[in-house]
Formats: sequence, C-alpha cells, structure tokens
Amino acid sequence: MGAEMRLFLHIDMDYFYAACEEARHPELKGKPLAVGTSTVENKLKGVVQTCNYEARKLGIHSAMPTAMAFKLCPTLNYMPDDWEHYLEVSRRVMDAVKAEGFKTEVISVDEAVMDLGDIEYGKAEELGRLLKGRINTELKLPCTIGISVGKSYAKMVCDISKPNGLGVLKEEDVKGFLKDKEVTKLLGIGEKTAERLKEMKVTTIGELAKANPLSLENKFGSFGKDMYLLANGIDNGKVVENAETLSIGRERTFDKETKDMDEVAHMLKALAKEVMAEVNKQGYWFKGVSVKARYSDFTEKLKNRKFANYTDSESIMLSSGIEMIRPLIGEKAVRKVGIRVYELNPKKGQKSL
Ligand code: TTP
Ligand code: MG
Ligand code: MG
Repeated sequence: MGAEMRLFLHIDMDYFYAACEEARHPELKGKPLAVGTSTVENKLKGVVQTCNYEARKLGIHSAMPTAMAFKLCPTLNYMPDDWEHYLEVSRRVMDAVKAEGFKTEVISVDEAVMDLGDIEYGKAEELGRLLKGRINTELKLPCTIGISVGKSYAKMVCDISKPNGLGVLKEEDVKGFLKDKEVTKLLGIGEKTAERLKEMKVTTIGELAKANPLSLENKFGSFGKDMYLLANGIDNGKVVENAETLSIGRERTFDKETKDMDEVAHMLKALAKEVMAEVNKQGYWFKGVSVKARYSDFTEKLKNRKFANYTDSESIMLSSGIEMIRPLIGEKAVRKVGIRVYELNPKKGQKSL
C-alpha cells in the first residue's frame, strides 16, 4: 500500500424503510413487503418508497405507483411510511457507525462513509465485518459495506455487494473494476454529463480514463479534472463530518416510574436545558425536536416535529417537547424520557436565519 493511501468504508442499509418494518414486525419477513406514501385506506394514490427483496423479485421498486405494485402482487404486504420511526432507527445506526471512532460523514438516512486512514485491508475488513454483525444482531437490520481506496470507490463496491454483503476493492483492482462500467456509475456523473461526454465519444469509465484531460477541463471546468482522475483510479474525495444530520439529545431514567405529566415536564425541562447548553457550546441552529418515552414494559414511543425555520430557542424546544410528549403520558408508567434536537446547522459563518 502506498504511503499516502487511505481506506474508506461505505455502509448502506438494505431496503431500509422496509427492513425497519420487518425488524418490528418479524411476521412480515420472507414475504413481499413495500413501504410507501399511500395510506392504508387509499392505495391508489402514492408511490412505493422501498420494498424488500421478495417484492423486488416481482418487479416492484422505489418510486413505482403503489397501485402498480399491487397489480404485480395482489397479496403484497403494505405499510405506510413512518418516517419518525425510520429517523430514530437511522440515528441508532449512525451512532453505531460513529462509535467506531473514525471520521464519519452521514450521506443520507441509511448511508454513511468513514475515513479509516492508513489501516491495512485485513484490519478494515475485520472492522467492517464486526460493524455489520453488530447492526445485524443489535438492530436486526441487514446492511452492506464497501471498502476501498477512495470515497467513491467504496460506495461503488458497496452497491455491487448488495444485499447483506461486504466487498473490498483493492488499489490494484480499481482500474479493472471501473473499465467497462458506464460513466454514470461514477459519483457526480448524471444523465446530463453523460450526454455531453457522449459528444466526445466517451461512454465507459475506461474511455473516460483515456480521454484528453485538457478537453475535459475545457468542457467541464474543475469537475472535468476530477472525473478524469476518478476514472484513472485517483479519488481525492474527503470525508466531511456533517452538521445537518447530527443531533444532540439527552435522556434520563426516573428514580421511580411515573404516570404523572408534571413530573415528566419537570424532567424534560432539565433535559432541555442540558441539550441547549450543548447546542450553544457547539454553536448550532436547530430545526427539529423529538421526544421519547420509554415505558416500564420497555416499549418506546417517539414524536418528532420540524419547524419551518431554524431556531436556537430553548423555550421553543421545551414547549414543543412538552406538547408532543403529553399524549404519550398517563396510561403506562414511564421509565425514561428524552429530548433531542436535529437538523442542526452551524452558526459559524452564517447569517442569522
Ligand atoms: P436507498 O438506500 O436508495 O434504498 P434502500 O435502502 O431501500 O434499498 P437498497 O438495499 O438498494 O439500498 O434508500 C434509502 C431509503 O430512502 C429507502 O429505504 C426509502 C427511501 N427512498 C424513498 O423514499 N424514495 C426513493 O425513491 C428511494 C430510492 C428511497
Ligand atoms: Mg439502502
Ligand atoms: Mg441509501
């Protein structure tokens, strides 16, 4: 491995929303299942957001109208989208990923990339296997991991290793791996760019690697240079720790379980204060607040709310937290409550919002 070589680990959850539903409804496993924007009453409106692999075998896929999915599979199990739950599961996944202690960039609700530094291939693979195992057993969710010498290559090898896989693409194999693939498989190259590359008789990544770098730069600016390097096995992509997908929260267990809203409000007030102190310390605006109640039977309920604008107000955090948690309190005894802010935006270098 060259001196300046780094390894990247990309993780993407398999059929994420549907897998979240399988995890809490194990009886749905092994049968075609789709999650979508349609309500249970009106399945003629709306689209499939994702579906498990049993449903994919029948031709169902993301963005397909739900009505069409039911045509393909009349016995399809269908769940309406519960993004509050998926967001909470996503947070747990990302916590597990970040707990590895490497610089991590959360790319989407079910995707993250880690900069492993100048670690050996064997060590990286072992780390990947352990992380995958932990997510499989602790969260009951399938996922796929890709490891390679560049951020983009790690994602590409993750994609081809799906489902439930772990792929390693070594430096010496990168160019061969890329050669016959279409240019759109390279990160950042969409249909429009592909059309313009076609004008230069470039359709595969191998052809892009042999194109004239100056012509590429003339046509596409600095992006032209980046795609040329990427096609030639040089991936300069950096892992950027991001703020928007982070969240800051606190939760605490009661000394004695309670059904009393006043007690819960009192606890939330203390927690909101601690959260606010951390938010201020790190210098963030926030846009979303979530609350959680864990009951004596260890079930949990969650509520989320997103504001139209960013705020840094503790009283807004607390009042919406109390409003959201109120309907969750009273029936079952509560062991633990928590409050969290998400959709964070760093204040540094920003106009007030
Ligand atoms: P993806 O990671 O693209 O897909 P996936 O996790 O469902 O399946 P795969 O095993 O191929 O990775 O997207 C993550 C989630 O984002 C997905 O579970 C649901 C949501 N989503 C939509 O809501 N609409 C869409 O069109 C797509 C592609 C995803
Ligand atoms: Mg996924
Ligand atoms: Mg994804």
